[in-house]
Amino acid sequence: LTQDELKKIAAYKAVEYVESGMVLGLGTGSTAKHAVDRIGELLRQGKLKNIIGIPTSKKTHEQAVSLGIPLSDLDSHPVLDLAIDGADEVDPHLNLVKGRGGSLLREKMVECACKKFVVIVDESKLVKYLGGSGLAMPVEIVPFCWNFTAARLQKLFEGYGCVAKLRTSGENGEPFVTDNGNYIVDLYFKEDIGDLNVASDEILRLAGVVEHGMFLGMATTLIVAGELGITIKNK
Ligand code: DER
Repeated sequence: LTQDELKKIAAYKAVEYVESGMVLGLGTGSTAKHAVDRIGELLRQGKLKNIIGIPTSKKTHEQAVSLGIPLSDLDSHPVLDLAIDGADEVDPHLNLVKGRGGSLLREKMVECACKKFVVIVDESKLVKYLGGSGLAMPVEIVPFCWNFTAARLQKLFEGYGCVAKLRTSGENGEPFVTDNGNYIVDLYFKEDIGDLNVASDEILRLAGVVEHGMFLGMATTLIVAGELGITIKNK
């Protein structure tokens, strides 16, 4: 099975948790895309009714509009029944790294407002500890004096061999700009950063930081699709 086929399997399994009448957080990324497609299909077939979607990015908003999924926002629906979204990394405690697609702020706002948050991944996303994949730990920051903020983030974790890089987009190396008009600094660690809650607090305390991509203690269910089948883990 390809990685995308595994993502689709996990996504379709998660949509089995969706009931008519629900207000749903619609995730962002290549795995969540399959879940949103499936929700649109079930609505079209009349197997799901009266669904309201709260998108976690402009990209998901556009996908949902194209599928005819009725949409709203957190102002109108401050409490959601269920969110389905992917992750970049999942540790054994269901802590996540998200945001490599750049949507972490709206994802975290929506997913914090949900009674249930189902995370869908292929098995390649499982890690022993967050940051362990050696890939980016995203932090959304304001554009004002971004270099100052990036340097402070790097210094915060210098003991873990941290390197902070401004995320760029396109070939001309322009800064990547999020849906919210902010920048993203990607942190790369060489070692386990230890207590994630301490790390989270220290990052958020820096004026200039908007939000980070660690989703701690938020997921209620994890659906992993692997070569040997699907495993489901509840918090
Ligand atoms: O960027 C994001 O937050 C995405 O949800 C990411 O965590 C998972 O993206 P993927 O499903 O394309 O791997």
